Amino acid sequence: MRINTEEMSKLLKVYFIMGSVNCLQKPEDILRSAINGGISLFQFREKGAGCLQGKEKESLAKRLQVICNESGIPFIVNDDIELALNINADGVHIGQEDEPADVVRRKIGSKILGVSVHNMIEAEAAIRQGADYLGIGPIYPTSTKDDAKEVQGLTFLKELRSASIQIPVVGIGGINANNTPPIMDAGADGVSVITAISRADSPEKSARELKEAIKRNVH
Ligand code: IFP
Ligand code: MG
Repeated sequence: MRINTEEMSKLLKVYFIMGSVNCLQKPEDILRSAINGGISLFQFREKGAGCLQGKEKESLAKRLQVICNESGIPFIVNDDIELALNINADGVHIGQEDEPADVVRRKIGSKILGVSVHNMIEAEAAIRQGADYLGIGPIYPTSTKDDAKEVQGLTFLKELRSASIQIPVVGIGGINANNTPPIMDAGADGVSVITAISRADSPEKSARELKEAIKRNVH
């Protein structure tokens, strides 16, 4: 059975994304801390200069998946559908450069499917093709993605909600506990972060602060 809107919305509250490249400490330790701090969903995004490949990538994915499973946090894989299927992940996140959402939906069955979108055309296509949630960004300037698009996420998010599109949505890009209110006010179900948690002195404290900030802003 596909996940329902209400359950998906809850999972998106504090959505932590991480790969080995984003880590100053051991990835397993960061993930455990983030879970202790209260993240609601995790995405394994092994990307960028020096990222792991092949067996090493799969091995790290499995170790992080075990940690998620122990805590009941669903484990999402970025881009790599084959890896997601091989390890039986809970879902995948794809961008516009990846295979079309309907093709991915057929491959993954009822697993969670997230799609990054930047305009109404892409959003409507993703929904029609079976997305469970949309990722919208960058909300604020970010240094994580070297190919990040112009900062237009908040404007687009408002446009989407003005058009009465109700699919669960998460904001991404340059987000921390202090700048979440405008994102939630614009109609997001939650926020997604990499750096704010992975490079924090205390990933646990950072995750907890994000959770508290979102709690104050749920409508
Ligand atoms: N958005 C998201 C998410 N994940 C990504 N990997 C991305 C954009 C490029 F937060 F999941 F929606
Ligand atoms: Mg991608």
